[in-house]
Amino acid sequence: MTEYAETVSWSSFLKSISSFSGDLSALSAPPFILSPVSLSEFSQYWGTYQDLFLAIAQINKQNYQAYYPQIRSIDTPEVTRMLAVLQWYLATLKCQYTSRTQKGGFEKKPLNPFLGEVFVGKWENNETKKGDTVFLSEQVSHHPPVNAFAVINEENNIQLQGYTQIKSSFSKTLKLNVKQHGHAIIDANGNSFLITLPAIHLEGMLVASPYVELEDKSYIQSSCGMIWRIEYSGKGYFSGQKNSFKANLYVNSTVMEKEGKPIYTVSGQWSGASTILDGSKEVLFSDISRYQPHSLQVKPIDNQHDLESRKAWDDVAKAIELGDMKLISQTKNKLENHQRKLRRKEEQENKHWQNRWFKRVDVIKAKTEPDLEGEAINKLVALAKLSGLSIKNIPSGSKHNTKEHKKATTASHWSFVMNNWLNEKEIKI
Ligand code: HCR
Repeated sequence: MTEYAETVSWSSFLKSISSFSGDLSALSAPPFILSPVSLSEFSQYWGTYQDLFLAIAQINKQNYQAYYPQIRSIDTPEVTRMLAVLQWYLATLKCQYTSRTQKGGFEKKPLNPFLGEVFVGKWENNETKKGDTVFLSEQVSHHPPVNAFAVINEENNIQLQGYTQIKSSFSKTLKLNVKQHGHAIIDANGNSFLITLPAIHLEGMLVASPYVELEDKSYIQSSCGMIWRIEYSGKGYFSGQKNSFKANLYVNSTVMEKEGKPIYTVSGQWSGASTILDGSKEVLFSDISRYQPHSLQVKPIDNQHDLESRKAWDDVAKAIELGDMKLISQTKNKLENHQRKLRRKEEQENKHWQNRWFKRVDVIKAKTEPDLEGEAINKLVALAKLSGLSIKNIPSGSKHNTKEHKKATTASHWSFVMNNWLNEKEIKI
């Protein structure tokens, strides 16, 4: 591992970045930019707005008209559900990308999860008809780093699962560009949705105060055929505001590709308020400040298993909070050496690390070997087909007709195995 210098200043750090290429986890940074939180915790934000998440499963023929009374033209539960998915998704963006930069904070370098690291918890929903929601996050690969996650609410028959792998590079102007590979899939009472993960970049590096801005586009494809195309921009493109977006809902991807008429257009700030065009009238669609975020309940460290993130990183996190570089180095070395020993032992014994709750499915092989197929993989293939999105291992949201798709040869994806969770003996929520 890279030793942390005790006196890395921000300017010398920026200099080291300008010639840096490769895995971000190997980059040594000054203590004030190190976060005591592991990246395996970040996927919890998919579930932070429980009410918005559960609404996706609760909308039906009988109640859909009660959801968006301000939008007069809504005429089906399917359209209402698409609006609910977008509203929930915008709220997750706020958590995923701004929760660390609120109240004057800035984005820091998170701890790099080790293979098999898990982070689990639950959202307790005490009201009737809600039930508790389980959250599972597992580091399924270390090189390259891949985090897989699942959010499960049995009472409402809704499950979200997915995985993310980041690929990053610095530009000449020291902007950190990050492309995400992976996706999230929601399965809610027979309706499914494929959600692609947006590309991001880090601004504010020169003033030592990094924050995330989303870029380009992402998609939400529904099994009913409708698709959202969401376009992101920072200050001064669609509007003068940071975290801006414009989302168009299309009846299907063919209409979208032809730039046909959208059913709805929503625009505004994903971290704040947005409006929707209802005929010729613009009305409020969503204002995140009006929704209650729900904290994930995580067991105290003393009750955690050794593979659980907060227990495993406890000494390192304490050293980071003290800002003690020597101690950070020592504690991090201890953890990483232990991991290296485990991998060597596995190699000597000709064994492989067994992933816990997720399995990797090769979609190309799965076509010829049906027993390899997972339910989620079938959904991924079907939803990607509806949307014209690639299922190959290229950045999330890439289309079929791109050079990257044509060049890529692999299509392996991580899929949640519910039975493995149901039979779990060691890790408790
Ligand atoms: C880019 C980032 C690590 C990856 C983080 C991801 C993409 C992880 C998956 C989550 O679902 C969403 C998410 C949100 C974070 O905003 C994003 C992080 C922001 C910063 C961090 C870099 C590795 C930090 C680099 C630090 C500098 C000083 C070099």
